[in-house]
Amino acid sequence: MDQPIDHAQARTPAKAQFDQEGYVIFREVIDPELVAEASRHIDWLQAQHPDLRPEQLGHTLMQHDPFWVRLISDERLLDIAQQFIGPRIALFASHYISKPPYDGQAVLWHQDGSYWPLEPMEVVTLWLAIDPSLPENGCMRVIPGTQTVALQQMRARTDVSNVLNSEIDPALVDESRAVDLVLQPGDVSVHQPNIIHGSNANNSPLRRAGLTIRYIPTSTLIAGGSQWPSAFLLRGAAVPGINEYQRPIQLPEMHPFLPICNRPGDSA
Ligand SMILES: O=C(O)CCC(=O)C(=O)O
Repeated sequence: MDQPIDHAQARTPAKAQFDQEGYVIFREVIDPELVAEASRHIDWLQAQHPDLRPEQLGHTLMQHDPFWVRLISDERLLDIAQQFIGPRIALFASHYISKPPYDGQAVLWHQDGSYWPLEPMEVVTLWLAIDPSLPENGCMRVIPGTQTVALQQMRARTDVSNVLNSEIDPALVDESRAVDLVLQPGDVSVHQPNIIHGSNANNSPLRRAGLTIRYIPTSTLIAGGSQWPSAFLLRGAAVPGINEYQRPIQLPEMHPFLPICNRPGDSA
């Protein structure tokens, strides 16, 4: 009889690279139509929240946003996440980081896990490119192999404009080893919570937008997060007593951010 597959343990080539280097790239994951909708979603969110910088469209906004929940629930993304964390998958957080032309903030070198109340620190990030993500517009950069560095306390840093207002001790960063994650819209990079990574400011004429999606296995506890706003059970079973999940949002027939003239049934 066939044995059930333990997806967390199955070593696909992508998992092998991830284990070795702390990151891996998947090409052409999401179709151009859905990516274009996500791009309009960013414009819509920015119009709804003019008080927020476009790098700060974070998970507290998604709870009542059916398009956002639909996007992070996409089976193509969950199939990728499953290779790294197994078949019982929940969302922990998600965040659009949209760096506007000429004025996009840097993300200083950091380790994600240092910011997160997760026990254990079993979590994977998928970063979905909405725009071309290039060295000139501030693509993400990683230092391969640093996923073996223990989580450090991040240091406050506000003398330069930056998304997290903090960074890792610069003595731990060998920037000469950094790799640019050059992505086209619809590509996805995947990274581990300990890897040292960041991105430069965007001084180019091109917007650089991406969606971070943090998936956890349902065995990971969001500590103190009994009502964590972006905890959604997405695939497989919850583990009793670990997290309370938000109720699923029904996707209405049309996404709320579409302009009236683009809605189905409306005449041009
Ligand atoms: O989008 C960026 O520039 C940085 C993203 C990042 O640090 C992350 O996804 O953990």
